[in-house]
Amino acid sequence: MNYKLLNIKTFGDNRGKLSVVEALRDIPFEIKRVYWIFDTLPDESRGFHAHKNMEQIIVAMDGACQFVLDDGKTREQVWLNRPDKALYIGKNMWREMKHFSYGCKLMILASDYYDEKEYIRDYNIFLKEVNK
Ligand code: T46
Repeated sequence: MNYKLLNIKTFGDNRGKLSVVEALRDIPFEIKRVYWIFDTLPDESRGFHAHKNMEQIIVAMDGACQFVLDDGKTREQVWLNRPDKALYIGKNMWREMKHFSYGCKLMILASDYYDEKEYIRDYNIFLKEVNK
């Protein structure tokens, strides 16, 4: 499975906490794009796609949601619910995002610019690609 949960370097004192990632040091790619997801609803799922080449780091800045990760052979579930944990997802991983808490906010660091041609949004095509 081409994903892992990372502990983000975090500094805490009586003022609160500060977490930091540095490209090519704490995460394995240069960051070309940052986007965020907010105003989510518990009954609405997202994702349902894979990326041919893109890698991403996802952090739940507030609230929680479940990621379903699938490499075409195995399907696993991961909860994101802390801003000092990050989910790294490599290429060729099917992802579904479910069970958002109200007000969940996800921040995503991506290894490349947005390119719709880089998405595989059909699960059967994804299975063919990863199993050939
Ligand atoms: C991913 C998960 C975690 C853009 O125009 N530029 C962008 O950079 C992005 C990310 C999206 N869009 C447009 C494309 C769609 O018309 O925003 C709309 C919603 O995107 P999408 O339905 O792909 O959103 P999610 O939440 O299903 O998936 C997103 C990312 O697209 C995807 O790369 O891994 O978050």
